[in-house]
Amino acid sequence: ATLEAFIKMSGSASKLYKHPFTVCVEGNIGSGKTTFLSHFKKFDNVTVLEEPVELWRDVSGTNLLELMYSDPSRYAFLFQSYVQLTMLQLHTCKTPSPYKIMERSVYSAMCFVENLKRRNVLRDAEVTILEDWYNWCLKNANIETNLIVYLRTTPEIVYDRMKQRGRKEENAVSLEYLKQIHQIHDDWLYHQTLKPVPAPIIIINGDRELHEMVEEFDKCKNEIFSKVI
Ligand code: DCP
Repeated sequence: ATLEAFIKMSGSASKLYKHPFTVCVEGNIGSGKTTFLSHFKKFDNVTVLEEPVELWRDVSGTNLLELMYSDPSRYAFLFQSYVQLTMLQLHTCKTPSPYKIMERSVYSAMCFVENLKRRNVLRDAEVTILEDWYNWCLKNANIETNLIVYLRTTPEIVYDRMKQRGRKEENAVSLEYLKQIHQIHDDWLYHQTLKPVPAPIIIINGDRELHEMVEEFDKCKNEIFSKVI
């Protein structure tokens, strides 16, 4: 698997956009980010970048996602370093279309790091290295975000969805863990007390049944496409 495989090249792209209008879709595990993104695949002027979970599951034949859950104190740092790199690659890639819609971001990757830090899973030195890299990239890499869509959910609901989905690596994920990740996302994007929010936000009720989400999606679609670039 390569990064290019995650980029939907719409036709033969004669022009690549260095500064596409960029939307990051955020929310807890199981909040419906992938489904939300899939609605945008039908538009020719949008490049949809799904989160590269498949890359994390096969790093030179190693499933880092699985190792991170089975032995976090040994592998969380390695996993989060790789997440940070793959997210940066998505942030900085040029797109064949004027709109880029991404699943997550380097910003929300740090929500997981924050949780690992609070739970003392990462050593102090590991936290420092991840935070230093993050701050360096914010200053020096070309990370442009124009809009954040936050799929706000209730932990109990995403827990049920996650169980139904049955991704084998997530067997060990508890409701307690989803509550922690929810709290950090909420402090960041809803209460806005955790750290600066990098772009305007649209908050969507992600608890609604997936078929009801079409309405929410339409609201966002209009908001996004009204931006002239
Ligand atoms: N993950 C992590 N640390 C990160 C990013 C993700 O531990 N910095 C883990 C959490 C999940 C898996 O990777 O086990 C994928 O998480 P996401 O919430 O990003 O993706 P989902 O597929 O769960 O999203 P959705 O169901 O909303 O489409």
